[in-house]
Amino acid sequence: MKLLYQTHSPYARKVLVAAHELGMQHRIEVIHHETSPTRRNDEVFALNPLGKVPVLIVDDGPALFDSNVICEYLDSLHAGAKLIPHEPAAHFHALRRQALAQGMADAGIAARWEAERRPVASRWPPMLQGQLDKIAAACDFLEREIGDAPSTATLPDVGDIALATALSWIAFRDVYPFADGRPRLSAWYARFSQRPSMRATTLAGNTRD
Ligand SMILES: N[C@@H](CCC(=O)N[C@@H](CS)C(=O)NCC(=O)O)C(=O)O
Repeated sequence: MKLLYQTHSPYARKVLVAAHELGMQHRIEVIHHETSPTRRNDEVFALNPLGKVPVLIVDDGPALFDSNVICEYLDSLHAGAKLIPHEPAAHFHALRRQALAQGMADAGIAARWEAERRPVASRWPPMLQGQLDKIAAACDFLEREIGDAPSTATLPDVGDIALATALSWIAFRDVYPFADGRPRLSAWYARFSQRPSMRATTLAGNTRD
């Protein structure tokens, strides 16, 4: 399988962390691509009409996007413990946390457009604040409900992976100080970040718009 990847994408990293956690990283060739809505990447568009990474090129079917779909696909390839558990309570806990984490990453990227990426004359401070408010509210919500991060001997679920990779990107881009005043969330993140899957996939690089 081939993974169209970007070293500074929270969503692409989420897929690669999932692959590491499942022990599938050696079955995936990582191919680096730069993507931005302002710089068309024809090779990515040829596989994903949204022009976004991650995209997974599989051996026996159409290319898959986005990160949620790719994680579910990887999870279908093995018979062991699942990233998306079957048991209903655990299943919806994982998917709900994934939805929250995806929304945090989406809001972070939208905030970064307003803070850095748009030409200065086109930036709109109320939009920046609105996106930061979403991240803050999500972090407060997590501070209330989060427990201990799973031990390295336990497979994390897809929600945990999505959350850790979203938070790592928010920290990497200095979008929002999520750890300040949130001891439970910051302890969770610090522990999760020690996993070999996270250490093997650190974020790097800059977006070119
Ligand atoms: N919901 C998608 C989001 C993917 C996404 O936004 N990827 C970014 C990289 S961080 C991208 O390729 N952006 C290019 C663009 O917006 O045109 C997923 O979970 O995979």
